[in-house]
Amino acid sequence: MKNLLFVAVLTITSAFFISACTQEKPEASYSKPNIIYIMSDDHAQRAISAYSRELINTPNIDRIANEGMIFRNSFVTNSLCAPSRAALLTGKYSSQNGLRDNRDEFDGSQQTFIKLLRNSGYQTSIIGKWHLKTKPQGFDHWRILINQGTYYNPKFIENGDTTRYTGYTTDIITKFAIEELQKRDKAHPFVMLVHHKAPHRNWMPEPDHFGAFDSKEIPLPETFYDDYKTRKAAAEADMRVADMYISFDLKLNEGSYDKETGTGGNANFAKNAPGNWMNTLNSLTGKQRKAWDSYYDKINEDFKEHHLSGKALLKWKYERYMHDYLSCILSVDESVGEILDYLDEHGLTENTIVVYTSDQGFYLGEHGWFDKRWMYEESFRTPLLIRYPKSIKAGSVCDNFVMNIDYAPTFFDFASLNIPGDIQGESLKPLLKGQTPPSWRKSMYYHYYEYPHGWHNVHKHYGIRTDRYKLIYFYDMDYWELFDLEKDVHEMNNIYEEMKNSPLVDSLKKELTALKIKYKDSGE
Ligand code: SGN
Ligand code: CA
Repeated sequence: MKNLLFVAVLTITSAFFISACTQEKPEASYSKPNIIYIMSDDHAQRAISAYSRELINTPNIDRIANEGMIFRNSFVTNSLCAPSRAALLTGKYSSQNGLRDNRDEFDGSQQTFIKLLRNSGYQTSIIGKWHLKTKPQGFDHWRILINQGTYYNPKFIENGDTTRYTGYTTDIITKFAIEELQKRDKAHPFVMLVHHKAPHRNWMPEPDHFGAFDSKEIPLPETFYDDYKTRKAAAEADMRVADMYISFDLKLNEGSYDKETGTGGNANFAKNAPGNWMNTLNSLTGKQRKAWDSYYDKINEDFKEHHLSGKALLKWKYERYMHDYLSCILSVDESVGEILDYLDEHGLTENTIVVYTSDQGFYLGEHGWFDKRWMYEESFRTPLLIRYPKSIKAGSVCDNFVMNIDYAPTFFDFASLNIPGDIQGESLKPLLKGQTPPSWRKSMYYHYYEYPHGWHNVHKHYGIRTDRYKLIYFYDMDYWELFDLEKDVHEMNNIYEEMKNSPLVDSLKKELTALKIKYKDSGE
């Protein structure tokens, strides 16, 4: 009996010590919530299992939804990288924060939520992709990739100094994020931005995930063979999976393809190696290169053997694209898991707002495309999942229209700071608590600018979306599109011509004008 009691005491005591080591006491010395904002690059909603089960399983990202809220109608203001980042920091449309396309430099002297949170006592940091050209301002600690960054062995600029690290970039960003959490001053709240490079083009997965989707049949989206009839601007775009770079995007080596394989007259190795692709590949360590070759050599051999052409070749290209794209996401999902585990183990879960989003959506073959930019649904939408156990009921779903300019005011609201009058977004706090203010937005304004310079040949456009209709104006073409999203979910049928004199178009145009005035956008 005595022995039994001793064993019982020992078990209870060791259980206590184990949990004391892995589960720190909640940090109660401050009342404001911590914020971890995780943003990946080009992550389509459809490639998160909390949104759709058809492509991939992302258990860790899904945890944020299961323990918090998923936003099923989350959108961006301008579907491109740098503009989205500027909208996040400022809570304002491009016309107001001055960053309209990827060529622009961010004016870092302007008001950002980071600066205001820092002034109120927050520790502020950013790790990963920045892409805003000018030096980050308002961050106590910043460790950023140069421009787009690379998938392997990336260079980081750390508060001014450049260092190169060996390894896979998603993992390195995660490691740096955890290190930053470890270094935190426990007497004050923190806000940390974790910005992944993945899954941005040219989709280089980490060796652990090579081939993870190879046995998965990925059906072509319904609109893959879109002929762009009724949509003049879409027909001009240059972002078809069919035209992907055979080496850079699809990872074929010189010698694995020729003009006769039907890969197009563009099958020139030099042309197929844009930017730093060859540099990145040549930078792989012996071990990384061995793993790389042992996976991709096989793909090259199979390709040589099969002499694909026509639709079979197109399907091969699509699956090749998707296999690499989805594999890159597996690493991002693991990263989210590591961060959530850290919060659990250190008693930070209750008092930390965790956001998962992307800088915009992405085409996974819809309309025959990759890339983003359009006000069409796949790129206008972005994933958004938020967990904050203190305020959000686990497993909640929000269907209201939310936008990336709403994040900054939401953070102000949770940090009990006044929302500055020039902020153009709305705080999501009531929605997160399950309440919809009666005045919540019923329509959304969008404006994309990167034309004619830049990539993919997408004309400038602005427009309005209501729950049923979308009206888009390609203003340098003086060309309108109207979609009835209830009857035409895939936006294949532009009905503007037949409807242009209708009361519907009249009222949508009025509302569009009102939104331009509200957001101080001249429409240029
Ligand atoms: C790169 C890509 C483009 C992509 C832009 C913008 N080309 O230039 O395909 O549209 O980035 O992406 S690549 O050859 O470098 O991959 S964004 O997410 O940064 O806006
Ligand atoms: Ca992007």
